Amino acid sequence: MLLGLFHWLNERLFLEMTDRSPLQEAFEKAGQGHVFRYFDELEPEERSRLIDQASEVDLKELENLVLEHIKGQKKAGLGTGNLEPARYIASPKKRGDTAVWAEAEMQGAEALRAGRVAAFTVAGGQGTRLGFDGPKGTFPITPVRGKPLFRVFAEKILATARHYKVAIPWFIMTSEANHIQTIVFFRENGFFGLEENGVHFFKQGRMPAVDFDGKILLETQGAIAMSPDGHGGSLRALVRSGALEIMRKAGIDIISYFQVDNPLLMPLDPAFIGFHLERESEMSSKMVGKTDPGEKVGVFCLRGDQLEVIEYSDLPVNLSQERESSGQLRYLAGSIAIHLISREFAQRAGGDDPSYRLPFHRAEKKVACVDSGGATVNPQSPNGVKFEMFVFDALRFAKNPLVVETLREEEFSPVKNATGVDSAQSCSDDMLRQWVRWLEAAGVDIQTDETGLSGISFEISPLFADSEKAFLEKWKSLALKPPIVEGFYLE
Ligand code: UD2
Repeated sequence: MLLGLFHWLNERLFLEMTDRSPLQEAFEKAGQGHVFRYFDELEPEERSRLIDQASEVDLKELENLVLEHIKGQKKAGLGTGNLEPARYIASPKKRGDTAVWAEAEMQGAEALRAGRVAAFTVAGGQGTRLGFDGPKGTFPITPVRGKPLFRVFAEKILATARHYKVAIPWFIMTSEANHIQTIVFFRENGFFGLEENGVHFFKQGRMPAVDFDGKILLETQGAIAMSPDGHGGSLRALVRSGALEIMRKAGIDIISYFQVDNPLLMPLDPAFIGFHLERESEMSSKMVGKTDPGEKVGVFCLRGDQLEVIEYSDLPVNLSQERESSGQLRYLAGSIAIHLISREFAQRAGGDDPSYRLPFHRAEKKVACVDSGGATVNPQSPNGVKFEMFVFDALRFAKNPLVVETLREEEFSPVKNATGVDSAQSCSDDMLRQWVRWLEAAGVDIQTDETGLSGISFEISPLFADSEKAFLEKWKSLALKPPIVEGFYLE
């Protein structure tokens, strides 16, 4: 037995040594040989983990990124010259044409009924700002039941599937750090009533962090500091994981993309889908009017004929502050990271064709790393650069990209921060405000403050209704008259 173990270990070590050499050579040639500085002192499992990580690194890609972003200080965007505000289809609740919206809704409903649409959530982010230890989707958010974000989306998807009497698969992109925990969470919760084989998890790619000289940072002596490659990595991951192939076989040609942090949204909006189809768009996006010039959302802009999102940190202050004569912000169309992506377009934009490659953006971060003595330290100020792709950069490759307006109070209340703006509290309050509006539309009188927030907490499950229209229909048909008291829950 012991002899067997000895042989196995020897064989493994031999394999690792022979595996390591070409890899190590490649790293040395690329000026990144220090990654293996402690290799000989590592335990066998640490060695194989380092080898696995190192094999994930595309050294050529990294070299180019270092040349562009570290040595050349190049930004990923195309600059901010020649920009104009983007055009968009106005909401029927603003100045949009209700007949046009009704037509779009019918067309989208038909596509949903035909099973052409899949839901897709990007949930690979690290959620550092929220300070929550666990996948963000597991964060409890609703005011009474404390349902986690994932449950809210699951129930909305289930409600739509029941409404259209169709299976709606849900694809969830995780990252190395939260993949297992996410799957375990779904298992423990019985997939929130969804068919287990209709929920597909896949991991996004990773990128190494580098220091300000472009050298790969080691997180420990035996591990590279790797981090998710940004939500733009979702396109590559959709292709590489086989998710697009599953969709193709299931007859799905529209991917409804949304972020894990915004439970107010409609994951599958028929009118939005209808516009996307009608205009033969390859990538469509929702926008809300920005509240103030400094709001932290990207802005839809036109550069010539090309639609782009300029991230808030890149939009020059003078442009962000420009106003129309009416006083409205000129660069108004804030991106809320809701998109419809045609499956064929995702295949192209996430494939190997270099003409569709998304740019990487650099972000300076505090990266825990080993110091010259080999001990891991947590820096007090940014010491490295992480590289991320942004999904909205794919707009520049898409045919007929489209922007559709939605209302903030109906679809945008992200959970980003532990307190204050865009926090769990503000999001839960916005859910309550929405349900207050639905009840008021049904003729129920509810005491609220001047912001429309009720003094009591109650909750309406998406399984009862997932929109005002659905709510009114059901409320009236059931002739409900329950007392709306603290803790009231309707499902
Ligand atoms: C994003 C947008 C911003 C606006 C805002 C709306 C960017 C750069 N900015 O800001 O313009 O639309 O959202 O709320 O996108 N994620 C991954 N993998 C990653 C990184 C992120 O899955 O590697 C997911 C993450 O789990 C979350 C979403 O992408 O669902 C947003 O990520 P974020 O919190 O980094 O985006 P934020 O708030 O800077």
